[in-house]
Amino acid sequence: MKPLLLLVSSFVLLHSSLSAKPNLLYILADDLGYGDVHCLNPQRGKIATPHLDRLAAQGMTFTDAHSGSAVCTPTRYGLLTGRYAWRTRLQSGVLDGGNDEPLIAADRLTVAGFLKQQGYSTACIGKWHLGFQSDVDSKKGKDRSGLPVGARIIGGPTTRGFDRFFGCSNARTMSSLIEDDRVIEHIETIDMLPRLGARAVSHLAACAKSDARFFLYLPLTSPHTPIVPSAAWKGKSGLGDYADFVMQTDAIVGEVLAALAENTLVFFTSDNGCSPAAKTAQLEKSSHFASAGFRGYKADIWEGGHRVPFFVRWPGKVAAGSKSAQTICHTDFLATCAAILEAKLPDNAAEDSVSLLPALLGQDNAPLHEQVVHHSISGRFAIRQGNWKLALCPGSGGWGKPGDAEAAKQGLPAVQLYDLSADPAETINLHDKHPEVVQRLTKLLNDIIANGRSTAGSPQKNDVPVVINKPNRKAAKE
Ligand SMILES: [Ca+2]
Repeated sequence: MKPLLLLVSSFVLLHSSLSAKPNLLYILADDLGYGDVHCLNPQRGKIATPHLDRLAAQGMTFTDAHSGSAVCTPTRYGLLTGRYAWRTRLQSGVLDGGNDEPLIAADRLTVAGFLKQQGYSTACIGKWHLGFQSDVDSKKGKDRSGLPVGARIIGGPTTRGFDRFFGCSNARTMSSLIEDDRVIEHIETIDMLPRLGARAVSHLAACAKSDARFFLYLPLTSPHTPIVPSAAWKGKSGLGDYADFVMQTDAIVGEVLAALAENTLVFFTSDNGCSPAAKTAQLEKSSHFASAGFRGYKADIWEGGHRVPFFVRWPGKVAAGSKSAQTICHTDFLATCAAILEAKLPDNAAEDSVSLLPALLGQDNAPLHEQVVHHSISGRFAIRQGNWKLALCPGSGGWGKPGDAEAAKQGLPAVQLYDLSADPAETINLHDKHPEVVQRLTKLLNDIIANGRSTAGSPQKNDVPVVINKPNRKAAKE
């Protein structure tokens, strides 16, 4: 072949593979329960979520999807790195949000960094909550009122693979609005969600004018506390502020989806279950069950802590109205992106990430995961394999009743084994009927902790020693 022809044909090849790359939008709600999305909970859900229902109808619903943790920070770590956060220094709880050492190591590959290598423009709009420091006095940084305007943040999203950042750290410091690495404004918390939505829409409009593929990570601040629906949404649900805020969140998702370019692969999920701060007991009295039929809420090791809504829309690739019962985890995002782009990830990245692509294309005929690990706010573990779920604590591992200390006092067994196919509400502890399953799953968990990874590849190191059996303490507040 003549050099010119070779050049032309490789250009065509390159161009065709580039044009097949989808844009990527990943929307992460904060504390939205599985049962808060109407199409997932038609009998016991009383909140109208028309935009999420439509998104589900246009794509695939994963009915057994899990956040890597039952609380914010560790879930976000797992989502962006493809590695369970319990392999890091954060063995329980969340970061404070004011002035913390970043949880993601500077040299760790994030999904944003990976996509940037692949030629994507990358942006994070929303709540970071993975730690950053600032150039102001650390005492001031811990102030609940947030950081002063003009403060520079250090080790934030723009140092972890994102070209652009617009948003905040977490609920405590939500009044400090940050753009890239500067605090630009102090705002009322009620304005944060609308500001994020508007920025996402204008960002997508700018992306549409550019030739580059884009990745937008959109971790919304709602319906987490402060539960502050805008005036236009207040009273809409008839069920109180939380349900109004869920409706507003749904509407913002609708606005963002309406602004999207074609050939965009959309993910929507939540970072953990609905919080008791939503006044879940009161909602239950109004016949709304935010965890659907699952046990517990945010912070717990039970399903209500981490079983989350999970929708994927990809026109022309993912069948509309399809469902998958695969047990999956948020950590799967990085390996999924690599599979879509036909790129290989290094051995020291995405250690707990499994590609969802076979399920998305309807080509899966076996479980994608050998196992999935769950983690509660108190750092209690559960491991899931097929129908079996083994939790290594006597109680909720979180805020649900009974907590671990209380459960131990009541003489409840130190471990809980449930058959989720027969007992999705986790009511019958089968640990004494199936000691062989308890033994097998305990060994499996020990092995994947010791290996530093739960996927194929060379063993890696955890950042700190990981203690599986923790004392039965009362769970901390967030
Ligand atoms: Ca959360």
